[in-house]
Amino acid sequence: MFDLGRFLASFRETLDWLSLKKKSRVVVALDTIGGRSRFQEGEVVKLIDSVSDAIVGVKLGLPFYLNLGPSTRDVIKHFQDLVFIADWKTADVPHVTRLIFEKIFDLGFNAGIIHAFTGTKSMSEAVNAARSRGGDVIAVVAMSHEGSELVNSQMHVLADMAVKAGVGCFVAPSNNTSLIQELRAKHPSSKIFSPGVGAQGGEVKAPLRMGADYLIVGRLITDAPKPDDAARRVAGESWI
Ligand code: NUP
Repeated sequence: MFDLGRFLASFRETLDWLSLKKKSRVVVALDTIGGRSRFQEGEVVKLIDSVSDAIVGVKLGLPFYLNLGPSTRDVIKHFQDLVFIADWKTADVPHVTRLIFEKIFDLGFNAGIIHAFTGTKSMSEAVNAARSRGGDVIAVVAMSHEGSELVNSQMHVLADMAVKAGVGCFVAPSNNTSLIQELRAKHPSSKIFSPGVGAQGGEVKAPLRMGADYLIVGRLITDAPKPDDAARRVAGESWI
């Protein structure tokens, strides 16, 4: 389906537009389907199709790419009414970061995720690659898992470096909502993507109330007996 809104706007504007249209703040993380990490292109397309009216985007990590390889491009091409985010969490030197982000956008992704700790030079290269291809960059400034205390303790330093490099989108954890609140207070116009909902203990409404813009939700939807029902339920709850 041709969708004019997608072609007229930036990544962030497109997300806002899709969100309003679908009344959802959900980005699906497609790491597993029914608990399995090996799947075929057809299965992926079927799953995304079944949840697409309840979500604004799909986040694909490295396991997905290692599974489907260049067919990832065909999956992305299939869906005009969603944004696609490459969660490859790059952490490399500047010139290699640029090469990785060029590949990400060549595959058809609308945005890529980078670790902010790599510094302003690496993030600037990602931003340059994004700008020349109409994409965007999201920086990890805090994480959701046990063991992320070190990175989380540096969230403000990391976010400031990201902003300096021209990054305006962050990842911050839904199961640690005080971090979201702090990030929102310091960066009022940023976009905050929040993983950790459901399987990692985060709630749907709490991170949004604290200032997150979008929830990243994986297993709660993709491993549910009926992913379409789960996606609709989370989307409904997310529309506050
Ligand atoms: O701090 C982070 N935590 C996290 O879970 C940063 C992330 N990018 N993620 C990703 O979000 C993780 O790689 C996975 O794809 C998704 C969460 O999945 P789930 O716990 O909802 O299944």
